[in-house]
Amino acid sequence: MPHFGLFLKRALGMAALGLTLAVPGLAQAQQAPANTLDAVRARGQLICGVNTGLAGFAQPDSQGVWRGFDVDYCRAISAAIFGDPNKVRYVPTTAQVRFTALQSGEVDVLARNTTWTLSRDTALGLDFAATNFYDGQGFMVKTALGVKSAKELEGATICVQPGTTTEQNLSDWARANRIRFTPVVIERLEELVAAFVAGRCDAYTTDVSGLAATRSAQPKPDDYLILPEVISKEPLAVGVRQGDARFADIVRWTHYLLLSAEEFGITQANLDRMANDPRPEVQRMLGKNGELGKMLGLDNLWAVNVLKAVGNYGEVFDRSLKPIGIQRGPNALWTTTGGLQYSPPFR
Ligand SMILES: N[C@@H](CCC(=O)N[C@@H](CS)C(=O)NCC(=O)O)C(=O)O
Repeated sequence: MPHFGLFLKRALGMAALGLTLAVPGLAQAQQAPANTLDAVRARGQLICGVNTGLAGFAQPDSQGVWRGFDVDYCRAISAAIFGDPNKVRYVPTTAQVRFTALQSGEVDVLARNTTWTLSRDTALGLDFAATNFYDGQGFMVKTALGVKSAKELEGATICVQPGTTTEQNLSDWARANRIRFTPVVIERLEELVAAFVAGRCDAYTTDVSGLAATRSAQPKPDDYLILPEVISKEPLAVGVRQGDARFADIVRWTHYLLLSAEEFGITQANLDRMANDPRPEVQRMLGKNGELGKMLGLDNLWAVNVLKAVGNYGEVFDRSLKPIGIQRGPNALWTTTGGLQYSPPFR
């Protein structure tokens, strides 16, 4: 894979400059397994790449237990494979090291607000199993700044994380709108947010969900305003290594299971009762009829295990993202106006 070699060289070059987090194991030229499912089973654990701490998406609670929307995807995949959502090791990754972590085999899967783009899908040797959150890039300012629109950001300093689509979209947007700005580029999210809060930049730009998460984590969220402009499409998708279709299928259909369960009204609470639901698709989904689970290389009751662990997509969303004020919007089911979340049939 010549492209990946180049990428790796670049990433390692940046590491030498002290710009990336260490990727343990990479120095020993860790070999990514060709068959992730077998490797995960043999290890007895799924290694999930998450972000370094983003409210609502992935963050350890006061007991050190990882929680959030992305974390629930790790838990769901673990439940699909092991019948147990807790067989997961969480590896925090910055935006800049996440792809190397996946490619090198340091993590099995990336559930980490990662935008699905053509170059990541090809040159970086990744596959995106499913878009679990449709997002777009926005800007946040301090309310006291008095700015109401991104168009007023001429001459502003803007905080941005490197290794992100955010950085690229920002320069595209500024060029297209003839806005001059000074970027303040900081890799660690914590430091970046601290810089913004301390007034080192006028605006902070990232995915709107990330802005909402950061805003909600401030002592006085009302001191911060998310501007109305959304300047890009950010389909946040669960990433796996290219060339491992079996594992990609498991991740993809775990997401579809969460969607289909919501569509069919199956919840964590009514799951036992739903096992007797007469609708044929529900019977196939829950393993009462047919062998869909086995076709994925899993226990035929994988779906029951997943839904018991995390509930349906709406429940996953409401548990973590509703409390920080994120609306369903395009992440509503396709059966709702404007909803983009759509599962192929369980057949
Ligand atoms: N979706 C964009 C941005 C993803 C991203 O890394 N966003 C930041 C800001 S919300 C983040 O999650 N940082 C968490 C971290 O660095 O741990 C991408 O894939 O490039």
